Amino acid sequence: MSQPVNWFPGHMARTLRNMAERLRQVDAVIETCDARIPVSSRNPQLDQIIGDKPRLLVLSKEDLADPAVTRDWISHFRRQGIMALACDSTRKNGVEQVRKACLTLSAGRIERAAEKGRMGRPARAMVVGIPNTGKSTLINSLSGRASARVEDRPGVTRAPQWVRTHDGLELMDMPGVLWASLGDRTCQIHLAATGAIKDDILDLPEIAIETLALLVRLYPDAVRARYKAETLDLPPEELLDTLARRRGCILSGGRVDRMRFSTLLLDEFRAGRIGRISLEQPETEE
Ligand SMILES: Nc1nc2c(ncn2[C@@H]2O[C@H](COP(=O)(O)OP(=O)(O)OP(=O)(O)O)[C@@H](O)[C@H]2O)c(=O)[nH]1
Ligand SMILES: [Mg+2]
Repeated sequence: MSQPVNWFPGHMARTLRNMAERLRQVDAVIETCDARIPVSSRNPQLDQIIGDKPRLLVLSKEDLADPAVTRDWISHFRRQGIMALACDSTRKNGVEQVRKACLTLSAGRIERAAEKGRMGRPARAMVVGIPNTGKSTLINSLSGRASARVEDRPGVTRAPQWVRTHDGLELMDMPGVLWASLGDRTCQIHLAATGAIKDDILDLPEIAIETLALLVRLYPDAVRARYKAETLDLPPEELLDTLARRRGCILSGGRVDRMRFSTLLLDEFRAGRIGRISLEQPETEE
């Protein structure tokens, strides 16, 4: 992927301004990141905006990530003094802990409000993060209703929306926000592979080739098993074409249908069909 130029959509810039303005209204911030890429999926601009507002970092989609690596990440963040939890909002695993953490983080401001005579007001949290990291799904899971729109593509939530839960939480769903430069090449590939960047701003076969190279390096057995690969010891492009042929992704005339297999590979990775895979591990980041 060449560096995307002028791709940064207007609603993201608007959301950043909105976040800063609305932060006063909330007691705490829930930041979602993708458990498979907890470094690349954190927008570096958020630190400045959130400042010292109490924050919970949620490693979402933990069902798709390698459980041992996720445990390492949680310890890593806690060592840094960051309150972090992993959760799978689609199956409600870890969601109750998120609720409790949110109440704990909000307690100070709620007590101060009570001292001023505002008794029993709900805890308010703003849910922020990059696109497609499950903010709206987490909110629906906490509220027990499909209040916020959810889809398997980035950029679904377009405007801030308050959602109330029946047990004393008010959550503000925010649109996902990326940052204009999208980090280095590795970061871009990680974002693309997990579906945080729209597929139409990328060269899909390039992303698939680089994702495959990552998978082969980190989880060779899973790739071998899923794609019945005899050998993985080929240059990445050649390996992609070989696996594509094995899957029958062939055009008339016998050429490999690289686009079809690239889409298939990325879909399968994103759906967890290759296995529970973490592309980033704390040791390699430190
Ligand atoms: N496997 C799995 N899928 C999840 C989880 N949370 C969300 N998803 C899926 O991820 C996709 C995106 O979820 P959303 O809740 O729309 O993500 P979002 O962060 O609100 O996205 P934007 O509004 O675009 O910023 C949907 O297909 C969800 O079903 C999870 O914990 N595990
Ligand atoms: Mg959303």
